[in-house]
Amino acid sequence: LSTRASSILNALEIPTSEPIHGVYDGAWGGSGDVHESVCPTTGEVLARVHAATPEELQTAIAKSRDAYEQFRHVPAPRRGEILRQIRESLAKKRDDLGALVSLEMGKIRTEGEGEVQEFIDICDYAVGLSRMMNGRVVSSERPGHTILEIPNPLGVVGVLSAFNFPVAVYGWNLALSLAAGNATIWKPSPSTPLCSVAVTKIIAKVLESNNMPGAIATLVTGGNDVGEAVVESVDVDMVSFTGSERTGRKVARVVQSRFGKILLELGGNNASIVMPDADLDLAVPAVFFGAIGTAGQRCTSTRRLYLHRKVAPEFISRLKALYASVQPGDPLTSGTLLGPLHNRTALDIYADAISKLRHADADILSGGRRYEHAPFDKGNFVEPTIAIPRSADAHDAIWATETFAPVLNVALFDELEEAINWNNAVPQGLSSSLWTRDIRNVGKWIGPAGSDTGIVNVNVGTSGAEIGAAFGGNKSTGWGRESGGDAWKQYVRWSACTVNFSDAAPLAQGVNFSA
Ligand code: UN1
Repeated sequence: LSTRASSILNALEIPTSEPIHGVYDGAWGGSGDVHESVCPTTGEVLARVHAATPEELQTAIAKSRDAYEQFRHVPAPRRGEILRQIRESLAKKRDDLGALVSLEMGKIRTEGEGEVQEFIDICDYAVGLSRMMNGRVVSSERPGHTILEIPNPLGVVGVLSAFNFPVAVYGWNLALSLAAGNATIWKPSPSTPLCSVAVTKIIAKVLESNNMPGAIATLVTGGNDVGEAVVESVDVDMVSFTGSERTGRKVARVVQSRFGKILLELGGNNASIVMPDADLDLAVPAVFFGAIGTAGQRCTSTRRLYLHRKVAPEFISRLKALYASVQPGDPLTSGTLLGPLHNRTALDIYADAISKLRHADADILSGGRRYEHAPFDKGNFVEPTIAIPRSADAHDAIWATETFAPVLNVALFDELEEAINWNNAVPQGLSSSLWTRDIRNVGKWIGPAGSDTGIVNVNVGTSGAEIGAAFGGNKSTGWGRESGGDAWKQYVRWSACTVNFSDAAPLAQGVNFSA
């Protein structure tokens, strides 16, 4: 192991000698399949992590269930106190954990740290929430009656997360779920097991020092078989899944067929629309970050750019200049803006998108190739790409497909309505942004005939949302909402309780049923 990798792992108390256990349910274990964690920058195998065997998995699910049954009796503010301690422990390890995200996932250091910051922020949010997860009192139509809407803990929440946010997305789920009095069982991406082990170590210590069952935050690393078992289990009350539309469709069917709850965060195919009155000093860098940040591997990455014909030449020349200034580099080195793609599959996705663009005779303004010279040949580095496809038809596969790589397609428009139609014409509906100073455009954009995405921004790029608002998308993005807003309401079981304090028992709607 390189000294750099071992020093990051050491700081997070991850053993650098084998075996590394990828299962935690109050105790560490895992004697199933081995999953390699490969550094996307150097190709170095960072570790081999042992997943759960089918039996270990069933034990972990059962222990999560038991943990929930204990934990639901702990008062919510006391649960908040545990979250506060988790928050403090995460904050102490913010830089080390951020470095591990960069090492294992490949995003640059400030983005790796930013992801840990999201986890810290959502813990703060959930600490507050733990004293505010309130129900309601509803007026009854009957005298001497009161209706209460009561949120109770839900059960076990299965969290299936993706490689691109190996820490934050779990954090959003864990924080709300724990505040709500649930146990979680986390199945991370098989290619980022070390991030999940490091995070779980931090949380486990806090739970154990509070004499709480560790299985409140169970971890089961592994491949599809592990994910499928979690999704199929009737002991898992809600499944929160982040990933592709294809897998999401399968997960949703299975969970629906057993009448479980489902929360989906699937593909994004996010557009920025630039009006002639836009402030390009703001818009150009924002599109640059949206398209290239995390090497185009955020669900919220900017993939489509719709430019008003009047600003297009200037916008494109300024954006091309920024692209030309970008050098790929080690994501851990400060100043690097472009790290590698996460894995070989991502390289194939990129290559496929470029070949489709060439095939369709698109104008490739920038990029389009892999970096194949040393030292980049060892990692998954690609040139960020800007293309103008011949057709602007949003139904065309080039526009309608989410390509998880830094490929930005551009089209020109004359009227805002046309651009809004294109924005809405794709299957996905996660994030979108409009650049304008004209309040009339803003009104159209955020109104009934405006953008149909879950995140609708004005003079703010498509990616980089704060945790305070609900995060999620519509249509094939799956309609799920995580993090802020009212997202917590999904992590509880609601009951409407009508209580009769009177000496009579009248029926609702004045129904008379006396014998
Ligand atoms: C994701 O890409 O799955 O808004 C999550 C953002 C981040 C979260 C992205 N706060 O880009």
